[in-house]
Amino acid sequence: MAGFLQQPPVLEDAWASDRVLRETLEFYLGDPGLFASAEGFLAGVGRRATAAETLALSARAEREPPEHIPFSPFGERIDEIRVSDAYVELGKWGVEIGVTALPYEDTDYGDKARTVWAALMMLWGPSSALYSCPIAMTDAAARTLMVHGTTAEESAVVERLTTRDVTRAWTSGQWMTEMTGGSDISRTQTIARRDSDGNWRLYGTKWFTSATTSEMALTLARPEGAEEGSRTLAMFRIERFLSEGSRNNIAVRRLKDKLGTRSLPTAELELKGALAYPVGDPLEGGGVRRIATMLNITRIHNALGSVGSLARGLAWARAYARVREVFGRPLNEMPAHLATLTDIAVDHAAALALVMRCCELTGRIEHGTASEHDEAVLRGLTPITKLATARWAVAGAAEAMEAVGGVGYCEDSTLPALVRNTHVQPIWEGTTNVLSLDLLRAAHKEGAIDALFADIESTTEAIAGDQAVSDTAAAIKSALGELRERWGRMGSEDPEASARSFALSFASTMACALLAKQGAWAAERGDLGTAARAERLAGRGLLQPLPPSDLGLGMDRG
Ligand code: UCC
Repeated sequence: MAGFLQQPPVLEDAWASDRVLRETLEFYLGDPGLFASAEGFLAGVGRRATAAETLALSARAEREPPEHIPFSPFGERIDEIRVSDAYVELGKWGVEIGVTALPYEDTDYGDKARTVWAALMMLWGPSSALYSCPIAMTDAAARTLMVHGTTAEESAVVERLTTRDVTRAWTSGQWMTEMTGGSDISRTQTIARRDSDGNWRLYGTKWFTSATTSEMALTLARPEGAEEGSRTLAMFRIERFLSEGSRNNIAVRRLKDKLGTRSLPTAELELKGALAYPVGDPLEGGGVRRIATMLNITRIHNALGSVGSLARGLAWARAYARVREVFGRPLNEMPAHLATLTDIAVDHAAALALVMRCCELTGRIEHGTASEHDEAVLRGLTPITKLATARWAVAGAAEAMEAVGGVGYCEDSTLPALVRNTHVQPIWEGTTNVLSLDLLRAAHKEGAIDALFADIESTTEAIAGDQAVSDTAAAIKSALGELRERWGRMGSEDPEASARSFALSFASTMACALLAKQGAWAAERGDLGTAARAERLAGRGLLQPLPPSDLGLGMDRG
C-alpha cells in the first residue's frame, strides 16, 4: 500500500547548528584566537552529541533504569546498584572531553576556562542521559575541597575528581537531604560520633542521594552533643568503599521511583556508623557555609541543564518544522508556529546569557582575578539564574513537545523524557521559593542586590546610545526604576511574599541587559539576531506581577 509516510526529523550538529551558542561564546571570550582554539574541539563534541549512535545510547540509558541488588545469591548484604552501560559510556565520554577537568587545567583560556567549559556542557549535557548530575556534584565537590580542604588526602581526592583519565576518575555525590527537610537543613538528624581511635562515624538516614554509584560524597552531620540548628552542622567527606576495598557501613534502603531522571540512581541511604572524614574542624560547625560552596556550583550546573533542555527542545521542534507540511505549507513557514518557536528561542538565549555571565564570574573567582563587585554579583546572580532558567526550561520543553504534536507525546520521539527530566530542574538544589529567599540572604549579608543593580545599570548605560538596542535599553531602565521601588518597599514590609516575583523580574531584567549588550556587539558585526531577541524579551515585559495581597486564598481561608 503506497501511502503517506512522514519524513522523520533529524537533529542537526549541536555546535554547527547553534548560532546563538557560538556567538555567545565568542562574545564572552572576547578574543578571536581563544574562540578559534575552543571551536577546534567544541565542533567535534557538537558533531558527536547529536550523532545517531550517541542519541541511541541516550535513549537506551533512559530505557534501562538502575537496579538495586540488596543481597548476593547466598544472602550476603551487598547493596549493589547496577546502572545501564549506556549511561556509563556517556559519562566516560564526558570525563575524557573534560567536563570535570577543563576548569581546573592550566590552559591558555586562563580565567575564561569556565566560559569554554560552559559551551562544552551545553553540547555534552543534553545527550548525557543525566550523567550531567554526577558531573555537577563532582565538579562542585572538587571546588569545595579546594576551598575548604587542607589535607593531603583531600588534595588527592580533588585530583581524582578532576582527572580526564577514566581509569582513575571518581564522581561525587552530595548527601544533604533528610526526611526532616530538603530545604531546611537545620533539621538534619544525622549524628557524627567520634570513636575511641579518633575516627568519625556517621549515623542517620539520607533521604535523597543522587548518583549513588559515586565513589564518594560530601555530607552534613551534627557532632554528638552539639546544639540544634544549622550553625553546628559539620561537613564530612565519605567514601562508599574503605581503603581495603570493603564496603563502608552504608545500606541502601531503596531506589526512588522518580517522574524523570530515570537513568540516574537516586537512593535512600542508611548510615550505620559509616566512616567519614571531617572537612575542617567539625566541632566548629560551619558545615552549611562550607557546603554552600558546593551548592553554588551545582546551581550553575542546574542552570546549564535548563539551557540544555531549551536548546534540545528547540532543536527537535526546528527539525520537525523543517520536514512537516500542514495545510499545504511547510510548518516552518506557518506564522503561528514560527511565533511560538521564536519565544522558545528568546528564552533559550536569555537563559544562556545568564548562565554564561555566572560562568564568566566563576572563572574569575577560581583564577583569583575577580573583584569584590564580581563576587557580590555572582552571589546574587547564581540563585536568580538557577530559579529563572529552570522555570523557562519547564515551559520551553513542554512547548517543544507540543510543537512536535502527537508524535512528540510518544516515548520513542524522546520528547517525553526531555519534559520529565526538565521537571527536576526547579526542584533539585533548591526550589524557586527557596532560591528567592536565598537572594534576600545574599542581599542582606553580601550586598548582592546592590551589586546586581549597579551591574545592570552600568551595562545599560554603556549601550543606551547604541541604535540597535536603544529601545531595549530604555525598557530595561524603566524596569530597573520599578524594581528599585519594589525593593525599597520590601525593606519596610515582610519581604518574603514578594521575593519570588522580585527574583524572577530581576532575572529577566538582567538577562535582557546581557542580551542587549551582546546584541549591540553582534550588530556591529552585521548580525541583528541577538538585538532582536533582547527586544522581544523586553517587549514581553520584564516584570512579574506583584504577589497576591491576600495570602489566605492559597489555603482557602480568604
Ligand atoms: O532534596 C533535594 C532532592 C530533590 C530530588 C532530586 C531527584 C533527582 C535529582 C536529579 C538531578 C539531575 S534537592 C534540595 C537540596 N537542598 C538545597 O538545595 C538546600 C536548600 N536550602 C537552602 O539553600 C538554605 O538556604 C540553606 C540550607 C543553604 C541555609 O539554611 P539556614 O539553615 O537558614 O542557614 P543560614 O544560617 O542562613 O546560613 C548558614 C551559612 C551562612 O554563613 P555564615 O555562617 O558565615 O553566617 C550563610 O551566609 O551559610 C551561608 N550560606 C551561603 N553562602 C547559605 N547559603 C549560601 C549560599 N548559597 N552561598 C554562600
